[in-house]
Amino acid sequence: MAPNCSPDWIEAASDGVQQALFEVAYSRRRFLVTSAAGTAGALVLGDTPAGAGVIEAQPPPETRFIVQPAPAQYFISRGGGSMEMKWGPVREYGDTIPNDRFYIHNRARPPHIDRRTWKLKLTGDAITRPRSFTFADLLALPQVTLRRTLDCGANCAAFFPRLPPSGADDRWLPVGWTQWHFGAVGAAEWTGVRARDVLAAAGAERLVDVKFTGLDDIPHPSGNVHYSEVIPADKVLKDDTLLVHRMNGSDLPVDHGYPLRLLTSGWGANTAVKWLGEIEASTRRIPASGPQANQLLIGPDHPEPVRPTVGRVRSAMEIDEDAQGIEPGDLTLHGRAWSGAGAIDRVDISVEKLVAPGRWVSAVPWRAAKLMSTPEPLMWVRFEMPWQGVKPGQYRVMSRARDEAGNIQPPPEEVKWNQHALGYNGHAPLNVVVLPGSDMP
Ligand SMILES: Nc1nc2c(c(=O)[nH]1)N[C@H]1C(S)=C(S)[C@@H](COP(=O)(O)O)O[C@H]1N2
Ligand SMILES: [Mo]
Repeated sequence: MAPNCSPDWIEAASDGVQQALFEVAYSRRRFLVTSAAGTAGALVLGDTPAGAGVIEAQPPPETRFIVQPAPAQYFISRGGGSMEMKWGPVREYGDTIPNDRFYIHNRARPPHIDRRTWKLKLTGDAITRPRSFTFADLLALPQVTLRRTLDCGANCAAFFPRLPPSGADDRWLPVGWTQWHFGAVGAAEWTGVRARDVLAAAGAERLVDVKFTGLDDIPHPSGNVHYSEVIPADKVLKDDTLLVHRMNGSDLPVDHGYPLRLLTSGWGANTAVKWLGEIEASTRRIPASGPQANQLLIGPDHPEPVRPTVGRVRSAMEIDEDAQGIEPGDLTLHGRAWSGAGAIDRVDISVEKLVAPGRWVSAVPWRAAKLMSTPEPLMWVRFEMPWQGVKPGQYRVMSRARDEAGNIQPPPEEVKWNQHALGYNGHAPLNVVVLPGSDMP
């Protein structure tokens, strides 16, 4: 058992546990299916809330917590509610990721919400005029549109070693939950209202902490819970902390938080609470609960648990990890880089070639890539670099971004290991196979 962490709680979708719980719920329902079919001969298939007394069909495990289709061409499933975006197709997208291609991280099946009757409740001792907001009330406030990257704090979790590099004992296992590679990230144009305008309209005063609660029901042994995140007042009151209802010009899709979600510009996406139902504004500190209680950096390099907030500088290549191989010749490498601390100001790329089992030698030493636009704060930037005269072989490509605050992606061995595998941003190698051209068998 690790100190300071009772994985009673489930951060990054401990899908094993959640799926097991869900299985129980569903096997009970399947039992109902059987008995209902046996007695009345009636089988009702429907997409109704659990417990509504109507029998549901069991969805396939991949889609249990996800409503939209997630074709294998564009997504890799990392467990029940974790759908990673494939990087290969990103090459074809604009600066933003289309809504139906955006990665998804759900801990429960999204709730069914009717926007006409839905309300956002404002509660807590900092609220002097307690009230609820209808969707129309929110539309009456000033609307703000921003381009922002949304990056899961646990993105790249799979690149952490299972044990701390210091070689401690196995009490430090397991490392994180969802084994994301590079694709728990996206960028969109978000439209909504400022959180501070909503709080002001409810007469918030002497704010210290604000708790944002979603309407999803997360299975848990001691009773289902809602997802929630506590955000300190100074972050909540910022210009670019929004309650968003549009994504790339359309209503928020169900899987992305319909009808309203939080956007905490630059912070890890775990704080971007979806399906908002309640905002509790307090004049005191609110303790973390639910999944948030485990969103901490814990490990030998962290004597005290630290809450990661600002997203780390990261980058990825627009290449599928399972690509079948590319043709030799003059190539161009493409990618995107982002940071929660500001705009990107430089990206370098290095390529290594496999010359003997386990032996990589430099093929292209670290070299600056070209940034394809003027980097905007908190929005990713596209980059490219020519790679000429490429011969068949096995290569690995690495990118290393730096942001305007001077943060730079470290070599893998310098990333501080932590038990929940949060914040990995070492330059992770991406394998690329270059196949012989015409003499291919
Ligand atoms: N209510 C609720 N909000 C949530 C989550 C959740 O499970 N429930 N997951 C969080 C996490 S960990 C991430 S990475 C982002 C994912 O947002 P997306 O699915 O729109 O990409 O939503 C966050 N907001
Ligand atoms: Mo996440």
